[in-house]
Amino acid sequence: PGEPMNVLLMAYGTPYRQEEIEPYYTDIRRGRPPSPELLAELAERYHLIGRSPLSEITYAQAVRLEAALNATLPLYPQPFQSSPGPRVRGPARVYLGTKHWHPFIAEAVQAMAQDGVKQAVGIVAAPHFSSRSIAEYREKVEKALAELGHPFRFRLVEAYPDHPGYIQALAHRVLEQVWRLREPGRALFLFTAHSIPEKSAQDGVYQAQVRTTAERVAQKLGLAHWDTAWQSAGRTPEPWIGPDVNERLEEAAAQGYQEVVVTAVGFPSDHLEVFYDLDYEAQNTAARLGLRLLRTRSLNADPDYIEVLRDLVVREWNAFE
Ligand code: FEC
Repeated sequence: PGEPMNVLLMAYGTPYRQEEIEPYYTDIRRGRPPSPELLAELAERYHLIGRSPLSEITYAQAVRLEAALNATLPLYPQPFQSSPGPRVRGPARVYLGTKHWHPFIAEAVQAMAQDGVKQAVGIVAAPHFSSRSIAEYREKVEKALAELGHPFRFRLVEAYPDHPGYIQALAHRVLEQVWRLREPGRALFLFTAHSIPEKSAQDGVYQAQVRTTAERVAQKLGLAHWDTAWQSAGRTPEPWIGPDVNERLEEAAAQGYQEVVVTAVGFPSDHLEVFYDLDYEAQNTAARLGLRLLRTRSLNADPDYIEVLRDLVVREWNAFE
C-alpha cells in the first residue's frame, strides 16, 4: 500500500550523434565492432534520413504514459473496455530504459533501485514476442536486477499483438490510407515486422503473433487482399525469415496489383527502419515496379497508443499478489 506504480518503459534506442553510431552498432553486435564497410553503410542510412527521431518519440511516450497513469480523468475517449486505473492511486513513475543506447536498461534499473522501488512493471514499445526482441529486454532487466541483489519485484508485459486498443489504433491509421487509394478493393495491404534469423524463429510464435495483428486489422476494416511480410533483415550470412517486403512487392507487381499500403505493425515508432527501409528502400522498389506504395503513419506517442500502454501496465500491476 502506498507504493507508487513504478513502470519501466523500454525501447530499442538510437544514437544521438554521428560519433555514437559505432559504439551503438557494436552494442547491437554484442560487443563485436562492425567492419569499416558495415559502419559506413549504416552511417549512410542515417545520413539519408537526416537522423532517427526514435529517442525523442520514446521520451514522449514515457512522459505521456506517466501523465496518463496519474490522470484522474481519461485522456482519450476509450475505444475499448479499458482497465479502470491504478488500484493504489499513488503517484505513478515511469522510468525509461533502452536496449542498445543510453539510457541503457541497466541504468534505468539502477535508478529505480536508488529510488527505493519495491515493485515495478515493465513494458516494451514492441508488441510481438520473439527471442530477439522481448526476450532480450527481459534478460537485460533480469541481469541488472541480479547484479544489484534483486532490489525489487518485477513483472513484464510479454506481448500485446491483439490488444483491442492497439488493433483499433492501427485500423484507424490504415483507414487514412484507404481514403487515398484509387481502387481500395483492388489494393494489397502489407503488414510488416522486423525479420529475425530463422534459427531464432523456429517455434513460430513471433510469426503467429504478427499474423494475428494483421488478421485483426484486416477483419476490422474488411480488407479483401492482405498479407504479412518481413523487413530490415540483418547483414549476416544466415537465413532470416521472409518474404522480405521488397520481394513481396515484386510478387505483388507480378500478381497485377497497382497500389499497395504498407503498415509496419512491428514498430510503434518512427525510426531508421521506417524512414529508410520503407520510405526510401521499399519506395524505390515500388517505383521501379510501377507500384503506388502508401505507408501508414506510425503510432508514436499519440494518445490512443499511450492509452494501450496505460491499460496493459495497469493490468500487469494488478496481477502482483
Ligand atoms: O532508429 C534507430 O536508430 C534504431 C532503429 C532500430 C529498431 C530496431 C528494432 C528491432 N531490431 C530487431 C532485431 C535485430 C537483429 C539484428 C538487428 C540489427 C540492427 C542494426 C540496426 C538496428 N538493428 Fe534491430 N532495430 C533498429 C536498428 N536488429 C542499426 C544493425 C545494422 C543492421 O543489421 O541493419 C542483428 C543483430 C546482429 O547482428 O547480431 C536480430 C528486432 C526489432 C523490433 C523489436 C524491437 O524494437 O526491439 C526484432 C527500432
